[in-house]
Amino acid sequence: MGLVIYLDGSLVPEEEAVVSVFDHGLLYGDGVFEGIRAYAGRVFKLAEHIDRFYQSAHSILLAPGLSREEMIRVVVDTCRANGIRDGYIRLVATRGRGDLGLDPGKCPKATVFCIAATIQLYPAELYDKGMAIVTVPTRRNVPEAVNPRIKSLNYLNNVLAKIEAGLAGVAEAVMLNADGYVAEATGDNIFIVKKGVLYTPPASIGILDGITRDTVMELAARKGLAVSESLFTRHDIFIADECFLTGTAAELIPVVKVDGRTIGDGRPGPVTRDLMARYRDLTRAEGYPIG
Ligand code: PXG
Repeated sequence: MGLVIYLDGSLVPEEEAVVSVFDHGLLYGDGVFEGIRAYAGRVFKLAEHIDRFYQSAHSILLAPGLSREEMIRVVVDTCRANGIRDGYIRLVATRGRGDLGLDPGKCPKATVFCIAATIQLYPAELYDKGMAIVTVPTRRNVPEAVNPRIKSLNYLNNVLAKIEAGLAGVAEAVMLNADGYVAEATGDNIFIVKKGVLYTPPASIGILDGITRDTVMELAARKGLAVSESLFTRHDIFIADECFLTGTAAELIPVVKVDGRTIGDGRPGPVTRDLMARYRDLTRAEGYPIG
């Protein structure tokens, strides 16, 4: 693709952007990441993504070796080097190069890289017509082990759920937590609308505290919609008026069928469509200038 990648202090051609086979990000999934979007020459919610990146790193005792300001520069400079005005940015910090033991004490320096490219997660048609999803057998990781609020490089939990969705012939999975409550999708948070109230599971049950989730709750409140972070079950999705998923990459995507049950009238609902439009407008109205 001919991209220019930021890797450990330099911008290099993608062919040269390689990490060691002894990097603990690869050997153990020991690291953290962010997925960020740019719209119309501005990086959307950059401060929020940088905050979460450092929170994830702090939680796993990983020091990326750059200040927040330097990390913001890395993101912006990588966008600029690739001529990205609208795109998707992946920022990663791994424990770095160590030996074949898992002791992170043997890794003197974190590996930091940033990719600025583009992404399309789901076909455009699904945004119009809505998608079908299924609940999968793999439960979301329990927060007492590796908390899903840490955006770590250990995504096997989500990858397994994604594979199970594919086996069921759909593009996305709903994951339940260990208690059987609805948690989130593999790379997206979940919302339902019932009788004019917007519901989403609380972050404490073991989900990623999504930045799009936060933004949508804010947009909903601004339009006078009641928002409730509360536990709900598959049954609540089945009998919901509307359902949609949120994520930086996916943005807002309507869900019209879950486990074979049609949601509402089987078409993206008015609240979902209105929030999609408001989200779209917001992404074009603010953000950190790429320059
Ligand atoms: N839950 C999980 C588990 C995620 O990984 C979200 C929710 C949404 O969070 P934000 O902050 O983006 O609103 C994510 C992030 C993919 C992919 O290919 C998706 C994410 C990250 C990396 C890859 O689907 N979503």
